[in-house]
Amino acid sequence: MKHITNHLPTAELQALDAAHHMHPFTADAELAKKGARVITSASGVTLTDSEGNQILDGMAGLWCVNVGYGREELARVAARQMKELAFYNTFFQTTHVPAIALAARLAELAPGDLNHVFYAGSGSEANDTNIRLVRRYWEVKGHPKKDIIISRHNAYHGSTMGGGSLGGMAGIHAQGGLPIPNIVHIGQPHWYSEGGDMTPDEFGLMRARELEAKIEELGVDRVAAFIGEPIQGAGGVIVPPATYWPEIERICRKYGILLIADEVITGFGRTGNWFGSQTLGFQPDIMTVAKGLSSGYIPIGGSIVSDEIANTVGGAGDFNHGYTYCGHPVAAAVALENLRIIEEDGLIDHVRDVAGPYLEKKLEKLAEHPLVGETKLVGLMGSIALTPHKESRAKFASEEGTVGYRCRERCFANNLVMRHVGDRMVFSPPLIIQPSDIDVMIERALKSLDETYSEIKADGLLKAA
Ligand code: PXG
Repeated sequence: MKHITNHLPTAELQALDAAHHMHPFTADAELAKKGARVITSASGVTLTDSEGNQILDGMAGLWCVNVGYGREELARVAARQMKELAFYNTFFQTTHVPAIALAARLAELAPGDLNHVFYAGSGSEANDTNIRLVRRYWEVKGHPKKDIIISRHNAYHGSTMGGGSLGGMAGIHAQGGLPIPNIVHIGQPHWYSEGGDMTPDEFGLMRARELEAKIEELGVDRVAAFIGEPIQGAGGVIVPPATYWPEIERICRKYGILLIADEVITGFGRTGNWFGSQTLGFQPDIMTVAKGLSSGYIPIGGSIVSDEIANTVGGAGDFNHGYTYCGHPVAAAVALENLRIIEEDGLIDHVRDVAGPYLEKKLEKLAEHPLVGETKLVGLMGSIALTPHKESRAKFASEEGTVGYRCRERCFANNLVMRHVGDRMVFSPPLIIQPSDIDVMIERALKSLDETYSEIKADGLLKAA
């Protein structure tokens, strides 16, 4: 076996990758034909690939590198913790300092009485925990039939059996026998695409009231919880109308069902507060966290749980659930240091008062582009709807995602990472991004939009459905 280094020619790395590495959410055979782009290093907001290209990472990795790349402090803490205590479990009446310190810090940061942390290795695992936790809660309360969890179409909550079932992605449900039983989905608060002639506020209320109708239909004695991302991320950065979350919260309280906020993307500064539920104005009973918790430097996730739920489940004998790496000491130590950086570097104020408003101004200009139907931004989480016809918010006649994919390819060619979800471009740069980087990001985005426009016009794709 060859020793694999960055110094192999790109083509050789790509051939080995194609031969042995199965990529997530990828058609591997197709990727093998063109070869994956090999990322070799990164610093700040900039990636370097094996050809020496410098790429502005408008996605913070995968919505996670909040403090930016190359932070020495995080590497130092990881090395120190590995030497001191590389691993110990938290199952059999033992604990360790990093798990304790991080749980206490999260309890301090989380709003309301969310004072208890059940650790996981990822967002998907944490959502699997949530399914078992809310069902167990109602079992202990004497309502074992209260086991249905209501979610939304086009939600993303991970891709394990539980996470994929909670999510509302048709492509995931189509493979592997998902969703698991007793998870149901209602409409998403996506006004731009689905709001028709309603005002955003009317539409937000209408979609929230689907929850009430669903509870009535199923019977309140069957419903355990509602789960939602404060702002849908993987679904296209869908910012709900202002009426939506307060109404969802009212309905959950009225019927006494648990409210889970999936903060995997929206947590840890992304929206200009510690948590997205604070920005959107509601109080959950459980929050799912991952990604920005460690800025992606090491895998860690968890469920932050209310006093009521933790005391109920914890007071009723063993909760038969856990992962080897629950509260992994190295991951917990890195996460704690990451939270220190977010706080001491003032990154949340930077998002809310500096980078967010600066980007918002630039987006106003970008919204004038003929291909752009709307732009949305909360904190440093944003999206750009592409359209053949601004006024009517029309979709393209081509299969959804055709134009978005082309735009993403143009971005990549122009050294900007921006993802597409269907025909919507999404971005979520590292929170450390400076106005000068934002200028570069917008300049590359505009160039890519211009090129996409010319390309689809030439190919006859500039047509409304
Ligand atoms: N909840 C939310 C809200 C997420 O965004 C998960 C749970 C699952 O977390 P893990 O750590 O198990 O991946 C996520 C993950 C995309 C994309 O294409 C988004 C995610 C993951 C992979 C791709 O936008 N979000």
